[in-house]
Amino acid sequence: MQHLSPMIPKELMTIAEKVRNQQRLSFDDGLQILLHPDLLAVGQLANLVRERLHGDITYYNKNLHLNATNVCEAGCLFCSFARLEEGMPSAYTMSLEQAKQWIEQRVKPGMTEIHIVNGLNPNLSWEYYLDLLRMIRSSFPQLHIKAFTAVEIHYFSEKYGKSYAEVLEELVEAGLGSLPGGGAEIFAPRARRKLCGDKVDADGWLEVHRVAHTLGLYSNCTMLYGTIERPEERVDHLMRLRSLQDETGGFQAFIPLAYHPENNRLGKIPAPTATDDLRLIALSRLMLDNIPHIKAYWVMLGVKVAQLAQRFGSNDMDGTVTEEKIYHMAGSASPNALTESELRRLIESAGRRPVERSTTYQIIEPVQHAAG
Ligand code: V47
Repeated sequence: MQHLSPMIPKELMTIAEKVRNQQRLSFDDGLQILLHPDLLAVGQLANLVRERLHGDITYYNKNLHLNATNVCEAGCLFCSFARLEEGMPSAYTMSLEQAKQWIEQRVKPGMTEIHIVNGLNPNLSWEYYLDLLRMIRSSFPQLHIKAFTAVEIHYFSEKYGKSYAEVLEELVEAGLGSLPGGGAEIFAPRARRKLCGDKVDADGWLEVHRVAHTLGLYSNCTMLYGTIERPEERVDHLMRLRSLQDETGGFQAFIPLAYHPENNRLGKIPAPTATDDLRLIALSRLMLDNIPHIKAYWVMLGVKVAQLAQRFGSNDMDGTVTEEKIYHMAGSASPNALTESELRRLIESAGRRPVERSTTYQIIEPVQHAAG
């Protein structure tokens, strides 16, 4: 049977040739991909790269999210999670014992990762973070600890008077396994100043990841899209991540994060549409030729778009994500956890082969249950 494939419009022909020949795309190529109306053609090119790298596999993991405090000094306009000061309604900080109980009540057999992101809490000591990691390492040794965004690492460095390397080395000593990709938002100074001017700038964010990679840690990277950023600023963001990856090779996955507009001070902007989401997935697969994995984070995309994304450049659905808070406080209508069988069913019905992975993308073989 003849394999039908949609026509590539002539304006995208040069880009299509580069993609077929595995040549790097330029800033202008990125902009053209972002602005071209033919989403299916763009998606087809991204899918070509995705299948070249990963065949029909879509990865997922079994993970748990912990936000130990939402007290935060930063005033990011898009954030619905942070409550600025201790004592305000719904502000909270878990004691170590509360954090332990929180995990105990949610951890399930076979879970392999805990993802920890917190507010920038001015009232906590450096020992609090080290003890949190030590407690998790000793009570839940099966969990890889992926914790603290580059924004938090920078905050620790300033607050406790340590270099990035010292902060990271002490955290690793206490149990840290890798860094999540949050806090990147949008690098362009014009937009970043307006959205989150009081937290680390782009160079600082990138420097934390550079140091982490130099110390042998893997990390992820993200971009928040759908706020006030311009198309050029989206492409610029991806180019900066690509340059650092050329230097270090330490990024494992890129996760585009769609803005959720409720319960924050930027609220008037409508959320990105499904076509924006799919285009961003495709653009990132095409531009980030040196970052192995593109994650469709179902919590923010919704499970249906995350499924479609598996045909637009993504090869990862994140995980079971037991009890997500950041997006749900910002109005996400997704469930706040999925079971493994639900995740596998979503991946299979997208025509992909579900494969469980560890945080560092080692394949986890399915447990064989004895017959009878
Ligand atoms: O840095 C906050 C974003 C991020 C909103 O590394 C918002 O595997 C949209 O980074 N609308 C945290 N986005 C989440 C994150 C992440 C998620 C999943 C996997 C990984 C990984 C990392 O959430 C923040 C910020 O960019 N965010 N508020 C909002 N209203």
